[in-house]
Amino acid sequence: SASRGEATSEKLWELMAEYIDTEKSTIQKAIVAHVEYTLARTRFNFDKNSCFKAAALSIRDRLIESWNDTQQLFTAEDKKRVYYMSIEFLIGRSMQNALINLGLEDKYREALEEVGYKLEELYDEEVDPGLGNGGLGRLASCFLDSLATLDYPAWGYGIRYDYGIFRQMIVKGYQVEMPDYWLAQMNPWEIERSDVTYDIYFGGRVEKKWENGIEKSNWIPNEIVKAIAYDNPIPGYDTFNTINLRLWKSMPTNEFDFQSFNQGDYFKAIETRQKAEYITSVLYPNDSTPSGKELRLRQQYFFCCATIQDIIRRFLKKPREWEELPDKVAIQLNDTHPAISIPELLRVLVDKYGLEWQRAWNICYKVFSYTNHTVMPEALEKWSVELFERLLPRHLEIIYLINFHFMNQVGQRYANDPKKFDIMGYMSLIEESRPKAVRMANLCIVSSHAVNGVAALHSNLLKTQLFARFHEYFPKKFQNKTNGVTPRRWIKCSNKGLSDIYTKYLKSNNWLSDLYETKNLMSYIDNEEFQEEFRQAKLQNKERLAKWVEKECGIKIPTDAMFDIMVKRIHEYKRQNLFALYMIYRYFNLKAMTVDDRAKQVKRVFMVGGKAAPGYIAAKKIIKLINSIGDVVNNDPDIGDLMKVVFLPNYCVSSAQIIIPAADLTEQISTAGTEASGTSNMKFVMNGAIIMGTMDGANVEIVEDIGIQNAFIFGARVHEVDRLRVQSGAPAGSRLQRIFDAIKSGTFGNPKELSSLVESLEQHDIYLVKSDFYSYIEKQEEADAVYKNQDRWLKMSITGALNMGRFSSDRTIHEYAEDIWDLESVEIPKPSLSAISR
Ligand code: Z2T
Repeated sequence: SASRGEATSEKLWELMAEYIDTEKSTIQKAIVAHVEYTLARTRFNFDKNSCFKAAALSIRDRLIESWNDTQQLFTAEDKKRVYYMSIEFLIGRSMQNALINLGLEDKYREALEEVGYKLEELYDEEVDPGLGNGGLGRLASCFLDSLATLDYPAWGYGIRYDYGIFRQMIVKGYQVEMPDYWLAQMNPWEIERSDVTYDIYFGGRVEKKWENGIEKSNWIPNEIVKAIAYDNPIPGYDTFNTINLRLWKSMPTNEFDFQSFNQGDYFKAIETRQKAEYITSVLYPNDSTPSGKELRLRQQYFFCCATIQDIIRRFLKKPREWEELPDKVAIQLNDTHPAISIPELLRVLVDKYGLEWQRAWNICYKVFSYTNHTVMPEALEKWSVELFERLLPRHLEIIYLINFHFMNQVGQRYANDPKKFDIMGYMSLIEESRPKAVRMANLCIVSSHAVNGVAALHSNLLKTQLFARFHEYFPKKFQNKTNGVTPRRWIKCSNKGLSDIYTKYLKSNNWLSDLYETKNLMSYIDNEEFQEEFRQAKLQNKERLAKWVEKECGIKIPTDAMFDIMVKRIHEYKRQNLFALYMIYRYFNLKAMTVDDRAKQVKRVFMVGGKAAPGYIAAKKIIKLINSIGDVVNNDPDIGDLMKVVFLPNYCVSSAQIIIPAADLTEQISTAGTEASGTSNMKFVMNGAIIMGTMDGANVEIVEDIGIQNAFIFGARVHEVDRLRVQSGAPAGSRLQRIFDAIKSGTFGNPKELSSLVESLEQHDIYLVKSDFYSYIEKQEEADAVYKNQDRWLKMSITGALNMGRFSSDRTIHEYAEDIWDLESVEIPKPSLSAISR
């Protein structure tokens, strides 16, 4: 605007001085205008879906206002920004979250009712963007919500996949994967930035030349693609701060067309273009086992290269010293997926801007920090040196250079150690295997100033086991940042009943930005009115889920039964199979009882939801087993409503918001030491479910805060696991053996398919299913006993919910900002001319 002169600038200010007001009629006019002008539909075919889109666009208009002001303020204040880089953002639906954060949910409800639509119906029109696998991607989205809410100058960076995580269908008990083309309908939230594009190079070779006695490297790539930015506004709660999630889409460039054209190969030119578009086509559906595929490495570099260029461009908007970079930029690497940003930044600094190696390294080191999300060794990313060299020859050289310096230092430090070469081999960024491989975690640890795990137990395992040598070498680098979840989505959006109770008894909404406040309601724990309201809220959530289950699965479930729920990715270490074995155990017990005895039992509905990676055979068999158990149990006239087994298809963020608030009991039963944190455990307890679980991940800290007497904790502790694993070939014990034999003989599903599940447990049982089984069924009996005493159950449930303050992602983000990023928040002033009142 400066270039247009003062007068124009003033006119623009005048025109844009006021925020859109929050009058009902303003909202209605905006919606109708979007129907007519943006969607080009008339008021006469104002159907539900058009209404959703128009309402969404009208909300986006508001977000753009605060988004623009926020970005302008960040630039003006020139404070340090944090860039959260993640190859996954499991955003879920946006409409309700945006309305709640803007404080406009009731206003929109009223406005829409008059034009013939229920707000809740419109929510269901929205697609659920699934640009992530599970915990890691959802964590990234919770973090953005908290970053915005706490007024931190932050950006999220990721990939705009055309296909998100597959849609799971259950056909005859088997998982069938369907492509999730979530962009088939317009995405009303994103803003395409056709002006924000970068060239991304691949392949080719590195040229060396000498300049003033220094060797210079020049990467001559042989492939170019374009990255184009799509911006997604992320509003904070109760603030005008609206931050940006920038997702990159790949596109072809024109440069190579001329080459191919000159060679007269038209179809070759088209093929090259399609290959470029293909990079951001599909999210890899493996959570935690890397696929090692070339396309995945392309995705990673594509996204890192575009992001680093964008960050550097923003940094260079003012004239700067490079040494200022760590004062203006913090980059958080969400696992090793964005690790190529490290050699990429070094390459830019050294090759493009001519910095000397040591200078570039010192800068880089202060900028990056790395979060680890798993201790499972098979989940650590490695890339074959051969592939790396073919795709990113200069980056491989840089990695070798980092390693050369690092190995020198390690060699000196352990000069007199007889194990010196073992230690070096262990810490090297290069695994001297066949084929040789680049160890991405080692690259991150060596090049970052901070490394963190995601729960206390996990962070300790990183220090003492997985990265013990690194911890010895860099003792101060290792930290813990226990995960959290956003109470805006996971309480306010998903549990109206409970939210109303909190607001009523606390006489304000403040608990939504300070979850510790709910603890003050412990004084009502014996108040009957309070208890009754809590009980009613849970019952209504159970009724909502029962309806959903009937619609999605065709199974009627009794709402006076205990809802016992396990939803998460299907994995052997998470032990959905242990849960399944318990279902069978319970079924056999019920069958063996007299009719009178049966009538005295606690009714239970067992629910399991989650996706298996398409190539993970054992996980798929577990899904089949659970469905087969359901077929038998649900159709047994002896059992009736006493027990139901339901597999909840296509578990995703939007179904989680219905499922989690309805749970009485939640299964958090991973083998101790395997689940880094878990985040559904937090969501469940916040919503009044009681944990049936092991001392693993964040369960440990949850029971620390809510009291171990308010959870059902069983099984081996982490210090016992190694010893028990050695003995895991031991026999199962008669009660468990009977269950094994039933599966092997075909009582539940085809034994040809399912007995391998049992046989592997009989042979090695690396996840201690056998060894934890009896302690598990004991705790399950205890849960029944407590459930029979509804008063006691309710108090446990309430106590859990009220003591979850620490597990708000606001707390987590605050800790990252203080301990790792050195980040200050930016106060967003209310626009002075605004008629808005929030
Ligand atoms: C993932 O969701 C998690 C770890 C991974 O390791 C990969 C993926 Cl996609 C590479 C999960 C952990 O399993 C879970 O315990 C944790 O709560 C979550 O990340 C967020 O930290």
